Amino acid sequence: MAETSGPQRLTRLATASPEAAASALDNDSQLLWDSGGIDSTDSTHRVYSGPRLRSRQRCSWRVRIWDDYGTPSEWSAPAWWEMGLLELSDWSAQWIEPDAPSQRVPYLRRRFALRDEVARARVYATSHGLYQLYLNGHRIGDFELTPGFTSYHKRLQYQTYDLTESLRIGDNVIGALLGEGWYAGVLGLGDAWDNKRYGEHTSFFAQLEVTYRDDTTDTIVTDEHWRSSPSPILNSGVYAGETYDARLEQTHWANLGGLNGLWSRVLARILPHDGLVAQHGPPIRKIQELVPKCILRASTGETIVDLGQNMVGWVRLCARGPAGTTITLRHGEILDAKGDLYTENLIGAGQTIRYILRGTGAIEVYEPHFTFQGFRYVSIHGYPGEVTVGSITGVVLHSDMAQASEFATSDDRLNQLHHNVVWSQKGNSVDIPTDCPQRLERLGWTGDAQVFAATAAFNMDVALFFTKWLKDLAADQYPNGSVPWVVPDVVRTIEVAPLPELLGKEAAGAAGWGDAATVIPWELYLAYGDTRVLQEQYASMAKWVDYQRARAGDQLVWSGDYQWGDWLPFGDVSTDTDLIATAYFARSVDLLGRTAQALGKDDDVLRYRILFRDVRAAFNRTFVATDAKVGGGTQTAYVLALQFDLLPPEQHAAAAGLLAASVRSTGHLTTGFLGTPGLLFALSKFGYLEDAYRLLLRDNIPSWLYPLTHGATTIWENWDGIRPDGSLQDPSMNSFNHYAKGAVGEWMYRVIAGISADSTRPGYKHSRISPKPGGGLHRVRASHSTLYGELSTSWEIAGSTFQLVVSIPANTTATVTLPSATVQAILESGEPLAVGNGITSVQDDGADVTVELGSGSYRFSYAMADSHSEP
Ligand code: RAM
Repeated sequence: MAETSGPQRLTRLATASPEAAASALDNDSQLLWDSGGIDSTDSTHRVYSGPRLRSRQRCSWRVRIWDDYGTPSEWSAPAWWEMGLLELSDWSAQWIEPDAPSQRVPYLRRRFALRDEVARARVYATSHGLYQLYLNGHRIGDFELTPGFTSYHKRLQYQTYDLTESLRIGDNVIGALLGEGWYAGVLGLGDAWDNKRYGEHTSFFAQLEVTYRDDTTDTIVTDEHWRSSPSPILNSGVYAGETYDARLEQTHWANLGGLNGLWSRVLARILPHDGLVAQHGPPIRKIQELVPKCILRASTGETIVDLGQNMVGWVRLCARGPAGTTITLRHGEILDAKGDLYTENLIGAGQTIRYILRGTGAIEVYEPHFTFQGFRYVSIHGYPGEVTVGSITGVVLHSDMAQASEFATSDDRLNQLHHNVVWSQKGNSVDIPTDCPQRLERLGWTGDAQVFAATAAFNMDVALFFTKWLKDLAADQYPNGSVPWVVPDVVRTIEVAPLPELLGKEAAGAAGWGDAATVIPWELYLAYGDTRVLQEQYASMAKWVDYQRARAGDQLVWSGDYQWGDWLPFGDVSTDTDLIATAYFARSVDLLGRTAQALGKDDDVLRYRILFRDVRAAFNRTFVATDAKVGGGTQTAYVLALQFDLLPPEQHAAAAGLLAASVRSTGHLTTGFLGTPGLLFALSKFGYLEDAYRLLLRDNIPSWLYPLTHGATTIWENWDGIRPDGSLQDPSMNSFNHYAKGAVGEWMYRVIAGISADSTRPGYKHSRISPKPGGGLHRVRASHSTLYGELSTSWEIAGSTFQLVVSIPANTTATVTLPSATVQAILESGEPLAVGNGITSVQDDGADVTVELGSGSYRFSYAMADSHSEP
């Protein structure tokens, strides 16, 4: 049953090669740092605090724990990390670009000789644009779309590759392909889209450092010794797709051997290096592959491959045919009424791949390099011979984050909804959190990320992904504290905001969007318990609140500015944007106050508590009537007021009642981006659990399940992306892969499966387990990988018997709330429920029973009392 664990005690660090690590760690004289035994149950986020580490230093470490009985564990297997280049003076590389301008993506190469056997070799590389690295004819590493997408002028990530095993004595060739990417290609939003947003030219930057067995070194850097030649990639753009003429391939371009192309000099420039940062986020990788589900014929005669899943990445094409044959692949998310590929909603993003065959008689295999597509269907034109299932493979790309949860219920539709939420997260996590992955947009919309962050942190390990993006958010934040609509700020919110007359001089921050600055650090803290993200973002969080405070003026009511508001609600329901802005102002102040508390900034705690109280009062004064009607009485107005705890307690029941009345009278939700995440919480928390389930399980328009009736495999931007009569929403904004409304995932984990973090002991050091059965579900199972291990719940209802199995990770505790229970009726693992065996307290509040317990597995079963009495 209950098994608990005790203090973590000892961490040892040593510099050593991996092989030597274990013995070095045993040798006290080689130790960098020994934490000594630490008498604490905090076994996560122990920060290294030994001597300052140097560039390139490789550190091995291991850890052991002592349990409650003082018994030590074995040492963990040694693990390691390596330091990047910490000093500006570490860099001697120059930026290189092809001398002769060509429309084509360049090959870049440098031949060099090594004089001895290599003991250690690293290459540090980055680019303006996107690069792929090659050595002696082979691609290096498995990262895609490097160096990723950051606010390039302020922060440019470099990647580190270990080449120790790949180099040889004597001659070697290092090479790179260099595409436009986000840096120099077409990028932006509607009228504000831009070419060459970050710079006119692509360029490449790399430093190969070789240490020989005798400890001498050589450094090969990008400089004037490199050569360039046009590659077979005739063009490649993030949105546009790629054209590749395989006849132009040069076999030995990145290898020894004869060169047949025209190779010219490169321009080498010395630029400041101060924005260079080591790769921070998880790298983009090829994560999985999809085999076509079926092959269809369009009314136009074109062949269309259906991959069965709206996905993001690219296809691998296999073909054999005569030299010069052009195969054209167009990518789209849906088929139109005639069964043809629908591309209008791409609003000009080409998403087209053209491959021109080499024609040597062998099967040719091709994957694009510097683009990605959002698609389920691929229309194929010009394919020599018959298209078969083997002709096309879907290659799914995204930032490589571990899947962190499982969720399954007795209702397959909910399982599909969960699947769709996860797939929209995959598709919108190509290095930055995007709104959509397919049309001429694909931007880091702050509001979308803000509403989805909690769900995202259940689905996947998003710690690094969001930490990296928050650094760009802070970097692009304006001096007045406002946060751009999109991060990186490629639309230059303040300068080119499309509606200057509405925007006013400085009103670039939109409520619910800019609040990404406060909400996302907080969600990360809840999920992982790491205070460092709060420390690092604190200034940015406070600046955003200062901005809100300034816009709200003495009345503390943020009014009049341009806002996106409750974006894309259902029908013509619209919620007062001043109300929304003031509610979010309060929310951010509240979170900032809690953050100050977590960081021990006592003065700020007081300051922000007072401000929260005052903004709340202003909100009530301005927007809440004595009968608890909030604003114009839209669902979103009630949701924000209840979710952000803005109403006096005595009005909770009345406001929730009015919300439930709206849901019942319309029969459906009306919420947009900002109201949707909290809608079911506001209902279930205040006594309307069955109303919440009805909304969730409804599959008429509008609802979360309605898109399933049209075969959706991802979340739609619009509730009515495809209408019941088959007509489509306005193509200028009709993404079928948009995670914002998938924010309902949080409710599914927290209320259906019942798994919540606890902000007073975050990171699941303590969990709150409180499943709320309903909606006719009779079986639910979910698990979540926390930093302490797997946390899981699984419940079943048979007749009136409810059974809940929970598993709580070692070194953590939980409060489990058993719904509609009485203590006498409950068995735990077949025995009457009582304190002992890991259970530290049992309380009956007359409706539910609350149990405090330690780690381990528990099985509760009982006959449910008649409950679910809806007000
Ligand atoms: C569109 C998208 C995006 C949203 C903005 C305001 O570009 O719907 O998701 O955040 O508008």
